[in-house]
Amino acid sequence: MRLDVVTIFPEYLEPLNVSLVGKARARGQLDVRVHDLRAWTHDKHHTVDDTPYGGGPGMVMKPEPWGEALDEIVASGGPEAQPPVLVVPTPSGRPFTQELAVELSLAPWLVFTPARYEGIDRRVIEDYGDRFDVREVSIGDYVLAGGEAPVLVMVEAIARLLPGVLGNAESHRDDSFAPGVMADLLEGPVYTKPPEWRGHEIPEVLVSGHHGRIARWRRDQALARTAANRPDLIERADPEAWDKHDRAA
Ligand code: 6GU
Repeated sequence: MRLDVVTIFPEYLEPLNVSLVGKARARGQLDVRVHDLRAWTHDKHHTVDDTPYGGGPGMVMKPEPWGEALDEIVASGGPEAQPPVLVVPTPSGRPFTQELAVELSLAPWLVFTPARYEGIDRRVIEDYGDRFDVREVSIGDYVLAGGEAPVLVMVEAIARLLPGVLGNAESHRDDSFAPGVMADLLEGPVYTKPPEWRGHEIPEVLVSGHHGRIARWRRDQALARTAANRPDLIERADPEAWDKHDRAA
């Protein structure tokens, strides 16, 4: 998969060299290219913003540098001779969910356009929206100073879904929000050795050897945690799926 990121803070994307994403890059599973938007300005001060039409606080990112940057990146031709999906981080976008992460992980090429200030001149989204698949995406109901941290969040969620990036393909299976048997339930607690630590013992059932009892216990723990932390998920859950999970174990 190829990922391009256009930003006025390329150094903000340094964490893409670390850990899971960094290793995927080193292995050639991810081709990440971070670009400085100011490379596509032509004035002495490398201006990327201006005052908003209609007045109001803050500044708006000028369309010309974005247009030139995206035109050049798109023209560089990505993998599989397919156009990129443009991902525009904005608190006004559609929620970034596990479902969207799965969908984006299937695209061979993503271009991210994290903005600062009050956002990018709308005509950039209109212009590319006419020719490309453009997704305006928010990572949650709070306001950040820019889209760079959301790009880090989205890239990590997407990269770990790529074939061969996670060590153990099974590790996705029980993820909170993973589609399938435990859909809409949060993951329950996990334990490792030693069996007793600071007077706290591991739940006996986990060393019982009864796979059916362990699966049912995990389901109950997941339900309890979901009810406590995310009652909204219980509302839309499918109890049939939990029972199938028990029977399969
Ligand atoms: Cl994608 N951008 C900004 N600036 N703030 C956000 C966001 C994105 N998602 C949630 N808050």
